[in-house]
Formats: sequence, C-alpha cells, structure tokens
Amino acid sequence: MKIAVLASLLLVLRAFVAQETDQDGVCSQLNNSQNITVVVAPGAQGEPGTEGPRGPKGEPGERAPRGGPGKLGPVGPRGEKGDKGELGPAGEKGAPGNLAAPPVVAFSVARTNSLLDPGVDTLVTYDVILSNVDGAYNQETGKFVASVGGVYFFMFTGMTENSSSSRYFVRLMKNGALMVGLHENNSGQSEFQSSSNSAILQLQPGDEVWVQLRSGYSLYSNGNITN
Ligand SMILES: *[C@@H]1O[C@H](CO)[C@@H](O)[C@H](O)[C@H]1NC(C)=O
Ligand SMILES: *[C@@H]1O[C@H](CO)[C@@H](O)[C@H](O)[C@H]1NC(C)=O
Ligand SMILES: *[C@@H]1O[C@H](CO)[C@@H](O)[C@H](O)[C@H]1NC(C)=O
Ligand SMILES: CC(=O)N[C@H]1CO[C@H](CO)[C@@H](O)[C@@H]1O
Repeated sequence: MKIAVLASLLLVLRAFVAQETDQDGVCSQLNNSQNITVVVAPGAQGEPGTEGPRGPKGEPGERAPRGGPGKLGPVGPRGEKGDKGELGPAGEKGAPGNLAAPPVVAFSVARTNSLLDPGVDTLVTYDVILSNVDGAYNQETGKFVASVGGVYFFMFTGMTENSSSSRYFVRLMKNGALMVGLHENNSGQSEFQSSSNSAILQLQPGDEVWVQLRSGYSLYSNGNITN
C-alpha cells in the first residue's frame, strides 16, 4: 500500500510542468486548476558530489581603501657627499700674538797654544771666546751643546808647526760620531800650513758637537790669534 502511494507520487511528480523544492523537502506542485502541496520526508544525505568545473573569472573587485603606514624599513645605503657649504661668518678677533724673535745661537772660539801629539785622541778646547750667543759653547768641556733644535753651520781650522814632519788630522764630531775630517801634512817642507772644513748639521736639543785631534798628530798655535 505504502509502496503504491510512493509510486503514484513519483508518476505525478514526473508529469508536473513546474516543480519547486525547498530545503525542507516540501514540494509545491502546480496544476492548471489547483496546487497540491505534498510533504515528503527528506532522504538520507547523499555523498558529496565531485568538485564541479572551475567557474568563470569574476569581475574585478572594488578598489580597497588605502592601508595604514607600514613598519619602518631598514636603513638605506649611505648617500653621496653633499656640496660644500657656504663660507661661515668671520670669527672673533684673536688675542695679540707673541712676536718673540727666533732664537739666535752662534759662537766663535780660538786656541792660543799648541796641542802637540797628546798620544791619544783628544778633544780640542778653545780658551778665547770671541762670541757665544745663547751660551751653547761650553768652554770647560770644549763641547757645543744645542739648546734649541735647528740647522747649524760649523767651520773649523787647523795649522801645522813650521816643521817638515808636522801634520794634523782633526775631526768634527757629533754625539761621538765622525761628521767630517781635516788633514794636513807638511810632507818634508818646513812651513806653516792651514786648512779648513765645514759642515751643516741638523741638531736636536741636547746634541753635542766638538773638534777632536787624532792620536799621533799635532795642532800648532803661536798664541797670536790674528795669524
Ligand atoms: C493554491 O491554492 C490556494 C488555496 O486553494 C490558492 O489560494 C492559491 O491561489 C493557489 N495557487 C496557485 C498558484 O494556483
Ligand atoms: C820655518 O822654518 C824654517 C826653517 O826652520 C825657517 O827658515 C823659516 O823662516 C820658518 N818660517 C816661518 C814663517 O817662521
Ligand atoms: C805625510 O807626508 C810624508 C811625506 O810625503 C809621508 O811620508 C807620510 O806618510 C805622510 N803622513 C800621513 C799621515 O799622510
Ligand atoms: C496534469 C494533472 O495532474 N492534471 C490534473 C489537474 O487537476 C484536475 C482536477 O483535480 C485533474 O483532473 C487533472 O488530472
């Protein structure tokens, strides 16, 4: 009986021109003259269907509103050097300068007695002080000691005895090192012979310069420094 009703219902459903189905399984069937509402219990939930074909591409959406500011980015590379700035204003007038004159160091000395072969290398001292500006020449030691650094010019002179065998060999020394030498040899002739040498030395404060007679040689002086 129940089966027969279902079968007829199925037939009726197939004959209807229009059919609407809602979610609750209620079918409204339209006829020319009347409409019949048949309530059918929903069947068991079917297996999910296979995924349908991809739909057509949708219309582009509306432009989204402007977003908020993003996070601070990493520090960029160092930029190129900028143009030179404009000349700044003139500075204030400075304090008056110290117009001290540059130091003057000069000395001139002479020896009034002979130094005849002392047997060892001997520092030559000078007993006559012609000038000693700044006092850098020490009459006791015979050494010039630079009080200020600078470039100094030194000249020194020797003389032989009036003897055929007289000869001298003196050296200009700086801090114990030979700078220049001076040699004279009468070479068998009895006469007074004289010669000079010179040097320009760059000295630091405390540097010492002196003249030294080599062992085996002699310097002559007759006591008359005008010779
Ligand atoms: C369905 O039936 C009702 C009551 O009989 C009627 O008021 C209605 O207009 C009908 N609907 C249609 C589409 O015929
Ligand atoms: C040097 O010595 C020689 C010989 O002893 C002498 O003849 C001469 O006059 C001397 N010269 C001087 C300038 O004294
Ligand atoms: C000096 O001269 C003499 C004679 O020419 C020579 O025999 C002697 O070796 C010389 N001495 C030096 C130190 O040059
Ligand atoms: C197609 C169909 O079902 N028609 C029916 C419409 O209603 C009349 C009266 O109830 C029926 O006689 C028709 O068979």
